[in-house]
Amino acid sequence: MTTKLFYQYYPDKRVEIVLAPFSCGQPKSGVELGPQALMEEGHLKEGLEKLGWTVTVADPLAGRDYESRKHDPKDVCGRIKRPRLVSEACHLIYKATSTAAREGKMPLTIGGDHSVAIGTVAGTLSQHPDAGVLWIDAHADINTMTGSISGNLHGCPVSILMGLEKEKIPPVFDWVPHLLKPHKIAYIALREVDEDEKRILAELNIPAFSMYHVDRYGINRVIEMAVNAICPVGTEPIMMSYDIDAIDPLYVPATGTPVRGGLSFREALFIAERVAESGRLVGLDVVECNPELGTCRIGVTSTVSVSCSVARCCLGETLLAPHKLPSHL
Ligand SMILES: [Mn+2]
Repeated sequence: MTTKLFYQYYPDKRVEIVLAPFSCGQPKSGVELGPQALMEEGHLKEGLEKLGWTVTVADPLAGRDYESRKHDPKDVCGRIKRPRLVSEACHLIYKATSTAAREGKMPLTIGGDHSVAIGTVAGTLSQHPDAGVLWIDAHADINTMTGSISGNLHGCPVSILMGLEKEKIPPVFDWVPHLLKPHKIAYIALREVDEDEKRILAELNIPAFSMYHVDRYGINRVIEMAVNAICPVGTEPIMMSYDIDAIDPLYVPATGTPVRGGLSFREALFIAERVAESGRLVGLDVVECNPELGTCRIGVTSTVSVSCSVARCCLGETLLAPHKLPSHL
């Protein structure tokens, strides 16, 4: 079935899948195998082609062998683990995503852990500076260098993108343009937020919708409130960084930091469908699928399948024939 959904910023429907097989933003191994699982087991490329997209694949981390370099004891900065590797990989991903967007191809980055969003968000915003960023996640990922308890950089991408406590960010991240402003990001599905992060969200007045709000208002109103907050004009582009741990571990057990009480299967896909329907999507991440986790094989299969469904729904898969015109968001 060919979709009739219209993508304002990519009218000729070209997408570039940016592979980000990277695990150094957190301690567990296996998440670097996510992209391969989504491509081979989840047939992501074929799925998008069936929706009418011309799909190209970029592999910016090819040959870098981050896994064997992961245990370098010198790559620390205070409490922060592996800043050099994370910065290097994110810089490569930044170049890949900004190039794709500049050439009129929607960057769809598949992780890998969520630290890769330092590259994807900066890369997408470099081409679409007025884009609002929807951060779909159980966690806020806005820890600062001093606030981070674990020192794992997958919990810090938002603060690095904003340049919070700039002077404390390891100098290897000096290349990161601080294009993300607090009023241009909104969260959906939060439920495990560190105390220091709660303080930052409140102080910077960042629109943050937890699972409480999803229950209280329903997912459609939450999406509309989130998008209206970060795109007040109503026509701005939207980037979405989708951590699959936003979804309840019942459906997505193969992920590094699962938290119960997450999005239902339908709520998870509805976010993707609703943003697609706006016609304003300019970039997408689907991250944190770890095929080595999950208690059984079927858990991994489910996680891969749901991850690919999220990506397809963002790129126009619908349950019935799609609406002909973009609907206001
Ligand atoms: Mn995350």
